[in-house]
Amino acid sequence: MKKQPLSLLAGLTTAFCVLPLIPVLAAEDHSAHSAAPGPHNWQMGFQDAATPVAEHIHSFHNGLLYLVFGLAAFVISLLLIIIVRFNAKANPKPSLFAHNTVIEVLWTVIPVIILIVIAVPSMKLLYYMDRTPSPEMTLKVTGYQWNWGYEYPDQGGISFASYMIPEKEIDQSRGQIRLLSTDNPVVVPVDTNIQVLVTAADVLHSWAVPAFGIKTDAVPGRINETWMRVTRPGTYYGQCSELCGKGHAYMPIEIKAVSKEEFKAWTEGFAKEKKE
Ligand SMILES: [Cu+2]
Repeated sequence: MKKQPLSLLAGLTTAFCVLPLIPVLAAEDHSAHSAAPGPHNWQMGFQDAATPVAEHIHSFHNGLLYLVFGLAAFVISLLLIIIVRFNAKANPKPSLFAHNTVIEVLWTVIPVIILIVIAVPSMKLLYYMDRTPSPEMTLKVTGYQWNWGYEYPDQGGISFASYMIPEKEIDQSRGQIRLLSTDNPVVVPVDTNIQVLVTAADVLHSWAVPAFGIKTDAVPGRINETWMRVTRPGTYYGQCSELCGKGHAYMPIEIKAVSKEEFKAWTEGFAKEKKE
């Protein structure tokens, strides 16, 4: 009967050591789904990065994961050493000292250094995500209850509303996805620095596209700025990420990234439609 706590301890330790590995393993397996648009079944890691910002976020996240795993393993091994070597049975006459200056300095200084090592790249990334120094075009995004409005001031003021396709009208043969496909997808050119201005017209929303590493609050009366440079053509999905009312789950974001030529043709087609 006495063995039970030990096996419980062994189980817990194994869980602590193995659980942090799961996202690492999932990240390894991630490349197999590089063609998957948006989220997919049994996904464990991030959606594949489609912008430099998302790539930076992913590498920062993966680096932190290794660091945290190392720290957890270190603390657990210290605990195990204490449990095994310094229990009442193994160490019946404990030493009675209460201070050790060297170790007290170490366990203050080392965590500070670790925090600085985390903070420096974190702040750099934060400012990198904030804005692009040389935008080539602007996309204005406005959140409404419950749809998104898009404006292209540099393309002759193209503007349209983008609504979710209702579940009953989803056509899977055309690649439409329930709760993610929209009637008017946002079209953007690849390899272009796009300044994204985000605002809202009624309540708080948030324009979030995981593959782009973007999650920017849409605030009435205020314009938040971010940017994207989509590196490969494809369809990307996002959702409103700020509780905005009963339609919060039904205002998805669908973005089609196309070549610069296709984008030009799309804007010209839009201008023609307007004239007719
Ligand atoms: Cu919303």
